Amino acid sequence: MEKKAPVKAPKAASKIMPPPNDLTSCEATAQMLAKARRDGVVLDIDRAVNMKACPIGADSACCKHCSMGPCRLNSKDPYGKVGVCGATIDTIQARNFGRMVAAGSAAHTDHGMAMLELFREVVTGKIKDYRIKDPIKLRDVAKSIDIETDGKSDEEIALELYAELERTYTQVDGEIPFMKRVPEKTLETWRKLGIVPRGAMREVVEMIHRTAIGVDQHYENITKQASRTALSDGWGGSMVSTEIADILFGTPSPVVGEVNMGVLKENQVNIIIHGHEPNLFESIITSVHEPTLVQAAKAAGAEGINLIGMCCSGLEVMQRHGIPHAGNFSSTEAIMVTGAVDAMGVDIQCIKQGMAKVAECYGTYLFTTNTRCRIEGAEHIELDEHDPQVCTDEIVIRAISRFKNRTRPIEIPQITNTGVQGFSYEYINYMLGGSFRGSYTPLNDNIINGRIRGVAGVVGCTNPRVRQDEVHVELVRELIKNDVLVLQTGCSQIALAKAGLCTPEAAYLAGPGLSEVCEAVGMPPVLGLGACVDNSRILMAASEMVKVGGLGDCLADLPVAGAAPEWMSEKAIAIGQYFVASGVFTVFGVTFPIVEGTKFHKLLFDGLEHQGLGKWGFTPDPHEMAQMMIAHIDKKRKALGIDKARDRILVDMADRRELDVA
Ligand code: SF4
Ligand code: MSK
Repeated sequence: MEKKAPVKAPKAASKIMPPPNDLTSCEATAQMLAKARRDGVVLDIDRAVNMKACPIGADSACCKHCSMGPCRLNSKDPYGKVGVCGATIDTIQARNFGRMVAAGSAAHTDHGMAMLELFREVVTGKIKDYRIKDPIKLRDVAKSIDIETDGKSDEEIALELYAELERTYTQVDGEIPFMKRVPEKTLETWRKLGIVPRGAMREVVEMIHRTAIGVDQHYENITKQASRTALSDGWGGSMVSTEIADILFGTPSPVVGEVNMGVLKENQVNIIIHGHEPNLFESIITSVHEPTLVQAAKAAGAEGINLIGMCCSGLEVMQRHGIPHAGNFSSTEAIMVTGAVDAMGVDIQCIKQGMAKVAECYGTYLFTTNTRCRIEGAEHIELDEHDPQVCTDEIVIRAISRFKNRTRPIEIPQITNTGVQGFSYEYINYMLGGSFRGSYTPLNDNIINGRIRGVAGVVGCTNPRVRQDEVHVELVRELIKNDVLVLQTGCSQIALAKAGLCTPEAAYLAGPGLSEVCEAVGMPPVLGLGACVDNSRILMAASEMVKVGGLGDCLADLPVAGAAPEWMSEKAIAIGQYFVASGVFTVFGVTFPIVEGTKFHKLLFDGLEHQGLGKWGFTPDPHEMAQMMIAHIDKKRKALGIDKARDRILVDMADRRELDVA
């Protein structure tokens, strides 16, 4: 049933709005923003213009942890006053930061627990619609945590793996299973500092407790727990989520994927899936191929059913199936302005409440599907993994009915970009070393000989407080120009794909060393590793670089750096802190919730590095960000004694024998 009359969203404030192209560098999003304004509809990008950020909150100089407050400190004179309870600026900032880490870690942890529950139901035969797609990965993951696999069936291994990985969440004492993957010297540092994580549920609860009124009031001690909580996410909650998703749905390998709003098809029923858990998307793939539904779409006058992804759900399936991707976080409202989206199904995380109003304005059916995420104004069709087609078939049926009764004018920006996606940690191993000697050795060799200067992880969200995609793209262009290989996840990956940097041909934009390596291997200078929860793949790649040798003994020794140039989510803060605690210099853009010059600021931006960990950096400027990251990479190269470019060392037969044979 189609809606009767167009609904108008609240009008923008009467101020003159900046031109769309000033707010987004995504041309398709700019076109839709302009159309939304003509239609009298306000999108998130314009709401950000109208909503001035609270400067005290932006500096994290306020506290509302009890009703003696809220207390506001002065960020210009941070030590000039304290809260009613006596909390100092350092305590207040550290507590706020710790709670952001706890919230972000809880998000990844809850996502990972859902994946593990799904895995349990599959391996115990209670769920029949999914199965183990990658038994090789099942065995590899089991072996990595010392589960004996010889002579056992996949089912036996899976049950043991489930029991062991459950500890990642519930363990109240001792080290979680994936600590076995951490380079020994890094683990030693964590043990010395008392930050080896227990189960994520334990760490998140303690983080919240410690930051309540009258508990932990020493910023250094609070930061320790923030590190421990974040590590329980990166090496726990998130890592389990990635590994289980690969085992159940397949480990990604490179596919050519189309991105941008041009993937919408006017003559087809367009269905978008947006969120984070892969199961909704995997199930709707089956529904859109269901012959009766395909027939129903044709009977409604459509040429077919066009299934598309957005945000991280989209990345999960683009890298596993090559399904087209329409855009990142800052385009999820704009895409509905096309009038061509017949239905959008969402599950969890990064789903803006404002989407419900935009969907109403353009007659798109917006469906929530997960019990943990409902939105006022959106219809809820719950996905039950024991019978997922009930939900996903219904979404398709409703999308077909909307197609049949389309009344809104259709305007699809005709922009499509292609790129290669799906570089899992395992595929990089294979790509660099070949099928018979998969190894990170060639990567290390090329870093040592100076062809590749270092590796950067550029990840994370887009944020309407900055021009969409621009900081990501400018930063990455500068990094690759300086021979830094870039690994990507999350919405950043889509920004770069739209900019055409995820193709092997983009090697011409890289410096001479990196471009030579890319051409030899046939890979892009920018490798997309998946959704934001898949940053664990970057941790695994870095651990492998340490294991292979020649680049130091611990993660903090590596010539690597990380960045989230347009971050917005608490998940990004958790990710940043687990990279910092793992030993990586990590630079954030947009804003950083801290008052510069405080003791807490000095600890995050300098002190942690002296403890043997990484450190934080901040700048909103992409070029300065690149220079900061490159300077750090060069500092590490110098410490390793590889600051002078070396001649290529050809691998001889004796060396070859020493290499791992797959
Ligand atoms: Fe104010 Fe202290 Fe209460 Fe925070 S915990 S609101 S600083 S009195
Ligand atoms: S969706 S957390 S906006 S990457 Fe993972 Fe994108 Fe950031 Fe959400």
